[in-house]
Amino acid sequence: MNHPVVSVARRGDLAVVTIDSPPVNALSVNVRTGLLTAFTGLVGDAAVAGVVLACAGRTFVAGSDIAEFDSPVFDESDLNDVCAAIESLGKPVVCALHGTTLGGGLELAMACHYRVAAPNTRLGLPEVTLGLLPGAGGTQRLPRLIGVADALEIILSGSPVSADKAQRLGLVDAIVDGDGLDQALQFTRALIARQAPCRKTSEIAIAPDGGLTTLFAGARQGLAKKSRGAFAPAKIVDCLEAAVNLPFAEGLAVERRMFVECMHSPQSVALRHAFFAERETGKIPGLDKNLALPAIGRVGIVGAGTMGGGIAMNFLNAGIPVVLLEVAADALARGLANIRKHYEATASKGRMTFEEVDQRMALCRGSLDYADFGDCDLVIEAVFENMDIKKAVLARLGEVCRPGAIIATNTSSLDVDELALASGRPADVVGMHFFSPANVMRLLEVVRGRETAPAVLAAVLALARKIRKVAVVSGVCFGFIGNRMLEGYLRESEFLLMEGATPSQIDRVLESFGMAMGPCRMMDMAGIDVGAKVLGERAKEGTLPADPSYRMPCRTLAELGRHGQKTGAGYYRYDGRTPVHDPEVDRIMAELASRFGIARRQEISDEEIFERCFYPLVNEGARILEEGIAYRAGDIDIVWLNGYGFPSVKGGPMHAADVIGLPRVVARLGHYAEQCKDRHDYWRAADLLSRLAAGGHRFADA
Ligand code: 3H9
Repeated sequence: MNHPVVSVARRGDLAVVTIDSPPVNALSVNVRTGLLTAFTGLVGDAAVAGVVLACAGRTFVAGSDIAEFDSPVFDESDLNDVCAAIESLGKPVVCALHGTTLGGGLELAMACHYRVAAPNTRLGLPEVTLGLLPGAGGTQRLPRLIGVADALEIILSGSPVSADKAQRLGLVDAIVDGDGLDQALQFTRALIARQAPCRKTSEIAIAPDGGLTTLFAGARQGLAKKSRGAFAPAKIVDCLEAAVNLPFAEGLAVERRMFVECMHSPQSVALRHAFFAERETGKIPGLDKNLALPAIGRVGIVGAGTMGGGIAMNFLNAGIPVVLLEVAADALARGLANIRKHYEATASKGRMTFEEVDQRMALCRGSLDYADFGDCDLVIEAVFENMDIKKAVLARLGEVCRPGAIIATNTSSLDVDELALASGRPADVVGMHFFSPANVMRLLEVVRGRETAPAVLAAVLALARKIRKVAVVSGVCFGFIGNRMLEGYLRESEFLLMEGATPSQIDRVLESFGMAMGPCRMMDMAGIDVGAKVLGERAKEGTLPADPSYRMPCRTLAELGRHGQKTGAGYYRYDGRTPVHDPEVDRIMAELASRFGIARRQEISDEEIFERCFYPLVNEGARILEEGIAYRAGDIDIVWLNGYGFPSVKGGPMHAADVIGLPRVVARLGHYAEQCKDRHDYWRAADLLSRLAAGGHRFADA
């Protein structure tokens, strides 16, 4: 009897084995056992002269089922057994590929004797992006098929290749247009007619080559520099070396051992958490999946500065026409010229053609008149971060946008509900917080206002996918998810500076944890004046803590004109782009400490620096969760992984806190509450955090 997710059908003297396991035909235990049963059944079937292996649906197998790696079913059946059964079938097996042929999917295909692919096929072994290595023969079969150097490059990069490239490399035998299955059947019949052999990839010899020792040494050296402590890449090189030096079966055993080591590594656990968390972000509790969504075919943007221009490019890249508005003709011309300059620079590097530059620019219409937004389905304001200015813009948009059009604000911290009211049509208003540079950063915080219509929210989430952003929904609060959490992190790094730590010490500690940039370098890059301006606004609103020393380093440096990299000095002095320690900063910090009665210390440990910066961030994340600003801890992780340079191998701050253990986080918050004489309630653990810790739970369970 056929297994439901794997079926066998006859086409004359050929059998077609079809995997049908939506959405991506992942190799779950059911699919693996189904395949094993199917191929075992075909061994003795004398009426079958050859087999085509294909997939139903939008793609060939996109990999092993990632969700099974933590569960006992992983050991219930081994994909290697399926591959061995196919390879030793004794009649030609042709694999018909389409869509994303990834990971275990490509390993399955390489165990077949021949491969044909639809032109849209993308083939790759992305395991390394999950902290893994190919664990079903990928590291042993790929070098046999395409050579060691290309195999190493494909497996270490994790990036898929096109069908064309795969054919050039020898990974695919033919590219078939039209009905892939029919073509694969014809291909198989032709093989049988010319009595072509069952090519076993495992039996291909890797030619002895003196250059390989150098290749592996070079790869290891490269990894030491580039992969910043990643666990899997070095194991991948070991496996490829095993493929060269050992018989196939022994190489396979090495690969399996190392795969299991990777699978249990904290890095892979974190990366797999992030994989699923990212996919979860689009699932909004209570949002009806069948809502009719307003189509977004034309987008308006107010403001052609760096942010507005960056936002525009996202839509132009996706083929969506843009109306870009400025108040003055010269500012508009500058904005349009900057977009063109950016595209031309990309074209000069060969990453797009000059024809494409013209095509994208043709989609972008400059305007000085709000009336030109009349035919836009969405208009995003990207003007100066000031409540009065933004309110005026929203009010204007409320008048000129057609009924049903969506109005978005790109504020990074202001009250979206207040802005929505200013528009006069709050149900149409949503926050779209892009991160700078807006055409590069993947993160988009979508801020759901009190009155945002569900269809507006859903339409913006669908659009985000189209422009290849990872969208996370946030409720309304100061700074939304990311910037609100950043506040505690920066607060403590600035207190540490006043207490005697240096910017380079603080940055070194956070960067060795894996942050792309420590807080001082980050502020210097983002602009200290920008941070100080937000603090100034909050001081006016009366929403800052009643602590005169609060964020004083930032405010003082801004007053002194030390705005960061752009003025050549901030927390550091800049030699070109290189930050250099500046004794003047030490002096300023010592002076602030004496002004505010903060005790200076000779030595502050790395552990204290890490804990004082990281735990307030996690604590704020807990508050964000308990207030319902974020739907899930995983959403918070995705914000930090994609918008703030949090190390992917740590899975985001909430996952990292789960790994450290919430009881320890609570205990250390208590410790610093005592040490810092917590007059301003900075160190009080969030109720949710205390509750989870006391119950032995994790954020992942919240
Ligand atoms: C591996 O193969 C190990 C082997 O070497 C050896 C083992 C021994 N498993 O991304 P989407 C789900 S490691 C389980 O939104 P898209 C996903 O969660 C694996 N589920 O669609 C989502 O579910 P839901 C190597 C998976 O069109 C739904 O499918 N392979 C898997 O934007 C749609 O996903 C990879 O690393 C999976 N392998 O992109 C490929 N893949 O609807 C990982 C997807 O419930 N996958 N799902 O939220 C991808 O890169 C993308 O999903 C893909 C489609 C490009 C395929």
